[in-house]
Amino acid sequence: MSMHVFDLRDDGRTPPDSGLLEIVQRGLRAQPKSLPSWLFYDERGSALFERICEQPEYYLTRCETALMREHAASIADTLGVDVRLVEYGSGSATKTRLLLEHMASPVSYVPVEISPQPLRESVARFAERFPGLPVQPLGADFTRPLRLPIPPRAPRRTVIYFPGSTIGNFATRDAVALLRKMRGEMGENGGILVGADLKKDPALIEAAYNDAAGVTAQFTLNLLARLNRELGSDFDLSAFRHRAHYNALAGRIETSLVSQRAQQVRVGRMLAKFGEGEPVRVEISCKYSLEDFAALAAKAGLEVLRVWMDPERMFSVHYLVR
Ligand code: AVJ
Repeated sequence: MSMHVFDLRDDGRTPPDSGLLEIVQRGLRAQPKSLPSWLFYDERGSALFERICEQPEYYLTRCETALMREHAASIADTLGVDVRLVEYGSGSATKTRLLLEHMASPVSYVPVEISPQPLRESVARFAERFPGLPVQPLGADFTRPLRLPIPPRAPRRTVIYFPGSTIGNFATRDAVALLRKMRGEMGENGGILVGADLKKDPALIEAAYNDAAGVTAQFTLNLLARLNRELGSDFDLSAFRHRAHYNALAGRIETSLVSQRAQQVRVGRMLAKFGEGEPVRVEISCKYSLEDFAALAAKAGLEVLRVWMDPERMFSVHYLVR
């Protein structure tokens, strides 16, 4: 099982295993400094992310939803009948709802989510919308090995749904490890339905992470507000700036908090020193061509059975099988 164990220090989204303080101190001691992107999603961060999705520049959610509206029937048809649908992250109700509406006799819906509140909300939403559908919530960190609940009847297959281009937050090695873990969980006959943002004009990509209203900047800076609140650190939010740059060679957005001056910040017993202009990496968002994604899947022992795209070919949804 050791290949399934994650040790994500830089760009990972693995929630605390050791304490928050240790994770943050380790990230600030590293060279270059980095903090894991799952730290964004406290209550305010989750609300800010919802607002990002409404910004005109942030095409990802809009395009993925358009894709699902256009292709949900075809996707559901590809997944087949008597499917157990496991969703990583309790995601937006919209996309999953579009999918479930077209699925023939789903066996159960299993939302996997580490935060109790969003998990409760998704259970309530789906129970109301699909009264006949067994919902089996799993409060867990999806980057760790999961013990899926026993289904109410035998499914034909288990499909793991991982929408939103969240896979883009993982560097290649970690993305491969996560896909391999999913491959094990879906079983012999299962599949993975995964959303991935596509490579395109870098100006469009960069704009999506630098919206004019500044919501993404607030989202990024909120991470420091969270640390101040939860760790009693003394980050001066006006002394750091959001920076999101598209690294074309790596094919990814790299988001940092950049120290605006030389400064020292107290984090527990640690005194973290920042140089003027020094970045703290807080997120990567990888972009793929169809070939890139097929190669990634292949590294995890998976094959792309089908791909769907929105009409503008901005976003892709891949169905992966063994
Ligand atoms: C939710 C991980 C897909 O990387 O595009 C949005 C998060 N960060 N704006 C992304 C995010 C900045 C988002 N994902």
